[in-house]
Parts: sequence; C-alpha cells; structure tokens
Amino acid sequence: MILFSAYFLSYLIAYSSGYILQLIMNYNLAIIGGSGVGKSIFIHRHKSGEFIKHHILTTEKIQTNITFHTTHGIAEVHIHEIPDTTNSEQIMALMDHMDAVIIMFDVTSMSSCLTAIDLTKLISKKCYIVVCGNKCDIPQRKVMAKDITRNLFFIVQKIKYYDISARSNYNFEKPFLVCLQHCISPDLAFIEAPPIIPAVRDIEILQDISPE
Ligand SMILES: Nc1nc2c(ncn2[C@@H]2O[C@H](COP(=O)(O)OP(=O)(O)OP(=O)(O)O)[C@@H](O)[C@H]2O)c(=O)[nH]1
Ligand SMILES: [Mg+2]
Repeated sequence: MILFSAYFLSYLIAYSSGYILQLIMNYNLAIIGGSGVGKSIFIHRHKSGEFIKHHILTTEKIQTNITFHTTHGIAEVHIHEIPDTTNSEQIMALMDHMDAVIIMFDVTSMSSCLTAIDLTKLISKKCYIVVCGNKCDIPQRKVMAKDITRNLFFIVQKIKYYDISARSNYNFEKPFLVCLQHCISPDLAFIEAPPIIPAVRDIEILQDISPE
C-alpha cells in the first residue's frame, strides 16, 4: 500500500481481494448547524441505516468516517460534526481543513434557519456549501424552501439547497452526493446504496418544494 497526499486529497492505492487496483480518495466534510437539527442522526442513518428517535447531544467536535462507492472510485469521507455555531474564529479555522460543508437547520425552527443563514454568510467565501432543511417529514414546518433560497441567493448565486428528512429518507443521499460531485466530478453517482433500515413508520412528504 502506498499512502500520499496532495491538495487535501490523499490517495490510497490498494489491491482488493480480486487483485483489482482501487483508488481511495479522502475528503474532509463538516456538518454544522444549531443544536437538535439532526446532525448526529443524519450521520448515524448513513452509517448504520438506523433512525434514532432521541436527541444525541454532541458537546464537542466529533469525527466519523463513511465510505462511499462511486462511479469514480471509493471515497472515504471524514465527517466532522461541529456543534458550536457561535465561535466564528474557530469555525473559520476549521474550514481551512474542509473540502465541503453541510449547513443543516430544522424546517420547524426559524431560529435554526437564521443560524444557518449566518453560517452561510460566514463560510461561503471559504468553502463549498450545501444547505439542508432537515425534518421535512413534519407537516407543521415553519421554514419554506423559498425562505432560505431567497435569503441565500443574495450571498451565493449557485448555492445548493435541499429539503431532507433523516427520518423518512427524503433526499437522504443528496448532501453527500453533491459534495462529492463538487470534489471529484459533476457526473459522479453512487453505485452502492447505503444500508437503510426503513423509517419508524412511513411518512408522506406533503409538499415537494425543493428547488430541484
Ligand atoms: N421528525 C424528524 N425528527 C428528526 C429528523 N432528524 C433528526 N430528528 C430528531 O431530532 C432530534 C435531534 O437530533 P440530533 O441528531 O441528536 O441533533 P444534533 O443536530 O446532532 O444536535 P446537537 O448534537 O445537540 O448539536 C432527535 O430527537 C431526532 O430523532 C427528521 O428528519 N425528522
Ligand atoms: Mg449531535
């Protein structure tokens, strides 16, 4: 095995059991947003397929690795959950080491949306951003997709926004997909589905208001 790195990417060349050369690309991705918006659950859902109903309070930055099998090879994504949205200097220092950022808010909480807008203003010049409004399975939403896109288009013309639900799996793969498309290639697709265990109960998405 040979390990080296360049421009935030490192490539691990390894022989698989079938003696086929595999290229493993490493990326750092931050997931940041107010407390309780669903960052830990979203990461856990990707890793194990399971949806957890209780709040996993994250008190300090934690790192989790997820492997994605893509049409452009294997991507090892080092996901950094950042629970503190208040320390701008620390956030900006962390962004120096990130290839992309998912800014998450809860569509039932206007204050979490305002935090996401502030974070986008702070980070947008430094890092590629995908903004996600989580919990869109809940019918009593307070923030519509147009509220966030209208505010954010003033800041970043080409910002990507998705309604998502870690519970119902709506647009579940989109945030990681677009980050990897940005890092590797716009035509990248996943070739292996994550191990999704069906949500606790089927929840109908009442409205599809994502811009895409
Ligand atoms: N209905 C619904 N609830 C969700 C969804 N995603 C997460 N939750 C719930 O939201 C709560 C908080 O989720 P966490 O992932 O622990 O939140 P967090 O953003 O990691 O919070 P901190 O670590 O405190 O910053 C939990 O009770 C989850 O079950 C979703 O898509 N829909
Ligand atoms: Mg957490």
